Amino acid sequence: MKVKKSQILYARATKRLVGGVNSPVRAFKAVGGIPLFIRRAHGSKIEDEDGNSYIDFVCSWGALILGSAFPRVTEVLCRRVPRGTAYGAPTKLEIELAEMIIRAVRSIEKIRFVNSGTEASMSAIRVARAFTRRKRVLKFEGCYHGHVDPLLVRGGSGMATFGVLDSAGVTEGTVADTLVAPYNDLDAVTRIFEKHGETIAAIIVEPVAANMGVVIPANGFLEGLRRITAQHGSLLIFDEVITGFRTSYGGAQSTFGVQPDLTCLGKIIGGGLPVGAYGGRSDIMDQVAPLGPVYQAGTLSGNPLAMAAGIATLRELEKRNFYQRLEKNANDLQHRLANIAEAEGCELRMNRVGSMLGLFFTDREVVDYASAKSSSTGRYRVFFHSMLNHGIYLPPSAFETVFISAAHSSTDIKLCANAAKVAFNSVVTKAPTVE
Ligand code: KE4
Repeated sequence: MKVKKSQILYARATKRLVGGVNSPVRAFKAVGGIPLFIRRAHGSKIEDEDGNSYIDFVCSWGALILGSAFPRVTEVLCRRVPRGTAYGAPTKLEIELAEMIIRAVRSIEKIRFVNSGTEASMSAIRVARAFTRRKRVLKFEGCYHGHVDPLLVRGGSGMATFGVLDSAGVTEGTVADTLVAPYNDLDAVTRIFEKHGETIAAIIVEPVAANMGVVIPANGFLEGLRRITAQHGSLLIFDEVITGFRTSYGGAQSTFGVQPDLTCLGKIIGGGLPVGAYGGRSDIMDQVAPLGPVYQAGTLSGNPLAMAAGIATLRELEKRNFYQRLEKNANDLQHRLANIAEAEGCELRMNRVGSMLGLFFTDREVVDYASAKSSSTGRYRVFFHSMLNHGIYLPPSAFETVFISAAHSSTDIKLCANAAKVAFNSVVTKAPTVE
């Protein structure tokens, strides 16, 4: 692919934007090469400044479950913009979206909209600490909850991508109350609670881990977290910024049948506009200002454009068989990739929940951060660029999620599989066998 214009733009961008990007994982550092500068997207396709078109399996990191520029989302935005983009005051739209979310996610009785998943998880742990009057929070290695100081410990997503276990600028004091356990390791959680249980405000967990590639909760894992937190008077927070309205209309808590006390949301509920939300039991949420002592605020929280796009999006997700259609294409893609990788003699493990797919170049089962990190990033790098050269846009990191949207057609799936045949062969013939 000719990427001359992206190269020129990247050289210009790096002069003024840190690393040439506004979010680290976009910089292609883990896979090499330069990031593509995108000029438009529609449906399942994304187009760079050089006019190259790709089938998009990043979907703005999971936000675009309908694909790009979905007509009804575009329509509501075109209607709303002339009425003003932000009022800094309550609107009917916020109530409507809140009521839709609360109807879909039974554990949520009250909700607060914010502008990002980071704000959602940051606020949720603040409320949990206030409600329980406890300091400590337990998270899981490889899970990522946004760039929240106390949670930037052994994180996933860009942190896993760059192999950084924590972040500069986060003080020892900030993380002194953060406990970390391996994902899917209930024994470790039990031991931690036996020692610290009475000081732990909450567990925060991605109910399906999506920031170390996709890691599926083991049978009984989520139920175990529910039991242990209830037993010790701690809260259970599900970070559903990715899984919310992704694995099912009720999110992973509906898919796996475990109800948390608080839920973080983002991405899909904004239809591609900046959004986040946290919500849960009223007795907990009523701790938040202006009702309670927990302060949290935001200039553009609940802004009318994101609310309108979120309502239009959820109206599509409510429709009959929406998730069944998504499941069919995602299942088809997984089976095609598995068969092709085997035929090409390429070691590949895949984890999938609904339309979230994780690819790992390893022969080990991937059940936590350690096993995810044992997969070959060198092989992923070769795979990524071969796929890109054949018009398939995958996440530029082995520790992210491949998303299938409602815009992906069966033809898109076949084209992706055809490109993978060449890519798996490249991995076997060109990639380093030792990292
Ligand atoms: P934002 O602050 O980026 O809106 O959301 C943070 C966040 C919270 N919780 C989970 C489970 C998340 O996955 C995220 C953000 N996801 C990453 C990609 N895995 C966003 C991409 C990026 O950082 O550029």
